[in-house]
Order: sequence, then C-alpha cells, then structure tokens
Amino acid sequence: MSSQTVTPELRDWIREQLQAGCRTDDVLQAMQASGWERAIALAALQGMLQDVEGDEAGPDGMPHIELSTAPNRLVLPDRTVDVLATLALPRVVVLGGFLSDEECDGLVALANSRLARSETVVADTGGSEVNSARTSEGMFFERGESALCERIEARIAALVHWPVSHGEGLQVLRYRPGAQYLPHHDYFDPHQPGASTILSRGGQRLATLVMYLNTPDGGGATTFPDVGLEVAPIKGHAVFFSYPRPDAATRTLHGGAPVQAGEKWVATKWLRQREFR
Ligand code: PD2
Ligand code: ZN
Repeated sequence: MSSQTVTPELRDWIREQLQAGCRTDDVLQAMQASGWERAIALAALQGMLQDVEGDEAGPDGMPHIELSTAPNRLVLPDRTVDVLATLALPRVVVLGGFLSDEECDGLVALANSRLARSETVVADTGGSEVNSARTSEGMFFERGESALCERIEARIAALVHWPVSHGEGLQVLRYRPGAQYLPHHDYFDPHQPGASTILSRGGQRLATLVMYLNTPDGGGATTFPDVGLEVAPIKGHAVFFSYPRPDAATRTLHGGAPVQAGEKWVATKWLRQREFR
C-alpha cells in the first residue's frame, strides 16, 4: 500500500499549473520528479481534469460499448459477443467471440504476404519510421478493401456506436517469439510539431479495439501498467479501451508483452473524432 495521499496543497498546485496552461503530461512528470508515485499523481490529475473539463470528448460523445443494463452478452446485428470483463477507469471492456475462427484465419491469410517491420508515427514530422519499441511486423488494410474487412468494420461500428467512416483501416500485427510493443498511448500528442498533419485526417484517436487472431503458446498479453491489468490474447477475443482526452491521466498506457512461445497475431481498429479519409 502507498503511504502517499493527495493533499489539498497538491490539488491547489495542480489546479494552478493547469490553469496556467501547462500540459497534463508535464505536470505528471514534475510530480514524479518531486517524488510522487505515478499512481497517486495520476489519480490527483484525473480528479482535477474531470472537475475542469468533464469527461466527454465532444458533441458526438465517445465510441462506447453500451453496458448500462450489465449484459453478459451483446447482440450485434450479425453476431452475439460475450462480455468477459470491464473496468471503469480507464474504460476497458474485454470481449469473447468477437471474431469467428474463420474470420481470424481469413485476416491472417490476407495480411500475411503484405507484412513489413512495424513503423510508428513520428510525432515531430507526422511521418513514420521503424522503432525499437515495436518489434512486430505489420500492415494496414484500406477501410472496406475486402468483404471480410467490411463485415468486421460494420460489426465494430455497431459495437461501439461510432460510424465506419470515423475508423482507420484495420492494422494487422504479427509478433514472433521475443517480439513486443513497449507501453505507449494510442492518441497523438497534440503538442508535437507533426500533430497538425496527423490530426487533419479525422482528428484525434478516441478509442482502440485490439482483436486477437490466434492464441500464442505463451506470453503476449496486452498490458495496462497504470492499472495493473493484463488481457490474455485468446483467438477471437478483443479488448476495447477509450481515452476522452489525449493525456496520460486517462491511464490508457498499454503495451504488448513479449511473446514467449509461438506467434501472436492481432488486428487493431482505431476510432477517430471525425471522418477519416
Ligand atoms: O498487440 C497488442 O497487444 C498491442 C498492444 C499495444 C497492440 C497495440 N498496442 C496497438 O496496436 O496499438
Ligand atoms: Zn497501442
């Protein structure tokens, strides 16, 4: 258990920093540098941001899974999906049976010959480059480029109440043994010089759906270090998480743990604020 607690003085200091226009991530770093534990600092920041800004991304709300009636199953137009686990903050929902075995195998077969060493977006320029934090190989489908992509995209849109047009094309990643994806946020840092280029195409990312296309023989969980959550990669399962603001107080830091044995295949869908062209 932590011995640190959020004091009124700390709250006042955070409020002053935010009102002076400091970035949430810089306030978080300053708190950690002066000895505050990351979890305590995140909790203090989160409470303050909710007071100042509320918790919705904008007039259209957020991609979300409707759980107000605590369903064990979600009946989507073309498939019934199991709700396996949920977390409120950050909003995380783990789903079983989101894809059939045939759909998983179909995506792998279509992606296989198009894989290249994964690149990540370079925030300075808006371009992309190979990055040692991400040792998988990957590719992007165009949105709607095959009947299979179209079917899965329509299912995702129904699941998260967000139009197909606001989603990026599906990304497929393959991790070989030892490959991993170090913890990162999926939103774009709006303060980086390349941000305006990236954000001009559909605005911010608001939510992520990672779908597992196989079950590795060992390792490969999707991890959320700020909340100590690990989601096991099981073929056909999926994990949804959302981030109403592009800052670390959303606690959506997440990574792909090293694959211990066998391969790991995932498909990722990112949902944007506006139409993504
Ligand atoms: O493969 C994963 O588990 C994973 C982890 C973190 C995928 C992504 N991020 C991603 O595609 O953004
Ligand atoms: Zn990610």
